[in-house]
Amino acid sequence: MAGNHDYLKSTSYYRNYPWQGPVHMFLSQRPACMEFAEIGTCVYGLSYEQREITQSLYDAVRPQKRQPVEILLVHGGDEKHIPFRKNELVKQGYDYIALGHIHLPAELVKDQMYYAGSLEPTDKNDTGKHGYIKGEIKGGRTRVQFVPFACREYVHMEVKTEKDMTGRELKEKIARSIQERGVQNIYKMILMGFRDPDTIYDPGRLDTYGNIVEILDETKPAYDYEKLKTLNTDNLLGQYIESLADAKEGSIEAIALAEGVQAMLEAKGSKI
Ligand SMILES: [Mn+2]
Repeated sequence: MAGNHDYLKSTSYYRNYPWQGPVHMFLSQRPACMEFAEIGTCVYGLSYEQREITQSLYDAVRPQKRQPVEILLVHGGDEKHIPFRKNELVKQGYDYIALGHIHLPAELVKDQMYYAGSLEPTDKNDTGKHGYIKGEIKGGRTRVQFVPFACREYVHMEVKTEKDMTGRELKEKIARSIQERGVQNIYKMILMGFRDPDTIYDPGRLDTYGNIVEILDETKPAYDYEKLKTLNTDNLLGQYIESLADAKEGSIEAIALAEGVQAMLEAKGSKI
């Protein structure tokens, strides 16, 4: 069936293509039933003939008990793409409801209703496993499982830095983490933790395997507060450090100390 992106325009190649073998095409937006007596199965579905459909077209479809197994194919689910209520659909008595539209796999009702998701991730935020749903319908009972299938996965990975970690050491740590998680995957790295205030990590030099699409540097400079305080006893910076001197690591006060000191130093335009 055609979905909202590849909907059946008048010029759609789907209309004239000689579909063959096990492939059959729903060529209308009117719900239809395809009967496969040789496998005792009916499949219900429809194709989009426009980009958006706001009517709940699946509400009007009912399994007609023509064959022992009856399956509904659904595309959409949001308000502009054939909205439905899963509890209503599942009550209608199909043996299985197969959903498409979103790219991530999702279970709506166990063994009854699933978004299979795309076989491969399609953009960098499609993290997590991708694959297909394999099901068996036997004696009126449906059992399904998700089968991971994608060659690659998009991974968002946090990497913890230490205050004395050099760029080279960070590069090695990232390379090791990628080896463990799989070099075939594609990464967004989020750098967390502390760094030397004089160190700036160069994202261009951290991509050992060429599979990092984004590096987010959220590291915080590890200031030597004692030294800063001594050098700034007569001004606001020194007083600020003094007032938060007892901040416990990880506390709001500690965050205020680090952010405040950073802001003041940047405003002064000075290095430590
Ligand atoms: Mn879609």
